[in-house]
This record gives sequence, structure tokens and C-alpha cells, in this order.
Amino acid sequence: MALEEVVVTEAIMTEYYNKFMSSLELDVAVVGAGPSGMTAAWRLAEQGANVALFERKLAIGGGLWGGGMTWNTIVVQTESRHILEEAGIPLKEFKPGYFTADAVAATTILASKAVLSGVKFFNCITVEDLMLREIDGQKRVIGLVINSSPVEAAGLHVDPLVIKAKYIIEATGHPLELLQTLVRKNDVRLNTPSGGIEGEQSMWAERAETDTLNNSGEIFPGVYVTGMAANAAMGSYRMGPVFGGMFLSAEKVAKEIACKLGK
Ligand code: 48F
Repeated sequence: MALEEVVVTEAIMTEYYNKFMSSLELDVAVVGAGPSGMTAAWRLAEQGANVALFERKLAIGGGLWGGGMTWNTIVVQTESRHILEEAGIPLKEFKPGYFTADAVAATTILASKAVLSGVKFFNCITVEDLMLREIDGQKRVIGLVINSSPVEAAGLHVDPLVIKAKYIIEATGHPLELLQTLVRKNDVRLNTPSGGIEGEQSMWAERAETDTLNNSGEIFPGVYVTGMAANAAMGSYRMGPVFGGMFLSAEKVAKEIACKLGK
């Protein structure tokens, strides 16, 4: 077969353009492709929602690849076991109630579940801001302001583009980037005890795991928070390489949004 380089270029441009065009008005835009973002995106896409996931880095997976301190095994508890089993991630019971999974298997299988369910991945795209509107006297986030990550990394002065979404999922992990930007740039109150960002506390795994689930939900009109970002927003603890709360909080947020979308 003759191979024309220009056809390869045309194929990439056409396919990416089509993917981007079908993502201009989303049901759900997920920011951050760590365990919580990928799980929430998968759960929503498999119910038929139009979902895209934006990830700054070239590689998706966030903190899931590295297990604890680069020893690439993760631990989950009984409560979240069903989600990993449903995805097809092999689990081993280490001690009663403590299950381990290979971190590389967990990351790749979760990513393939998401992509095969119809989630449109945009890696190497940084979400640098949010789009706000006042609707019926209330401010609401209606979309994302996105830029190419190499543009950000090089510090180039290049304007971003936007996409609209009925719901945004803030899954940027410990740095809580989206909500930090929302609060810094706008006179708004979050659905937190102080109305602002409470900030993450030190390690207390048991409390952190329960809190992650309780803290996940709609934190501002149009914006749901999940995973470690939920604890950073609400002032709870970190938990290290126990990942059960990440999966469970994503499942909760996906259920709430699916319900609002009438899925
Ligand atoms: O950090 P991350 O894995 O978040 P998570 O899903 O899981 C946390 C755990 O990995 C671990 C933990 C629990 O055991 O404490 O840390 O809550 O994934 C967050 C992803 O968001 C991306 C970032 O590169 C990472 O892959 N991200 C952060 N800010 C942006 C972003 C941004 N502004 N635009 C796009 N992606």
C-alpha cells in the first residue's frame, strides 16, 4: 500500500476536529483525568451522557499510576470494591477488608472503560478558567476556558478557546485548580462552611475516606467536586494511597448529575 503523509495529516485533523466539534456543547465536562475524574466520566458516558475529559498532562491517570511512593500498588477498601470489579480491575484481598490492585492495571483498565463508554479524552489541554453567567439572579458556571498545555508550559501569550457544558466536574485533585480560580477571580460563595476554600489538612486516612464521599457534590451552581479536590475544598484530610474514596465519590457525583440530566 502506498503511504501518503498528507493523508495521515488529513486523518488526524479531521478526526480531532470532529471530536472537538461534538464537544462544544457537552452534558458534562470533567477536568482532571485522575481516578475520580475518569470514574465519574465513565459512569456518566455509559448512561448516554455527552462527556469530555480535559487533562493537562500528556498522560492521563493522575496520581493513580504511582501507588504509594512509586511502589505501584494501590489499596481499596470493601466499600469501593464493586466499582473496580465492575471495571474489570483484578483485586487481591491482602487482609480482611483491604484489597490491592496493580496501579498500572487500575489506570489502564479504568481509562479503557471510560474511552470505550464514549468519553472524549482531551489530553494535553489545560483548563485555565471557567465561563460564568447570571441566570435568574444567580451566578452559574456554564463552561470551561481551555488552552493547549504546551502554550501554558512555554508561557506564550495565546488566547484560549471555550466549550460549554451543563455540568462541570472539578477533579483536579490536591491543587483544586478550578475552584481556586473561580474564587480568586469572582465575588462568589461556594457551598462550603465559610463560603470560600477551606483547604486540605494533614494525613488521617479513615476520616479522609468518609469525608471524601460526604464532601463530594454540587459546590457551586453548575460545578460538582469529586475526589481529593472535594476534601481540599471542604477542609478535610488527605489519605495517601488508599483510593476507595476516590472511586466512591466519583460514583456519587455521577449518580447525582445523571439524575439531573434525566438519565
Ligand atoms: O491528582 P489526581 O489523581 O486527582 P484525584 O482523582 O485522585 C487523587 C489521588 O490520585 C491521590 C490521593 C488519593 O489517594 O490523594 O492523590 O482526586 O488527578 C488530578 C488530575 O487533574 C489534572 C492533573 O494533571 C491530574 O492528572 N489537572 C489539574 N489541574 C488541571 C488538570 C487543569 N487546570 N486542567 C486540566 N487538568
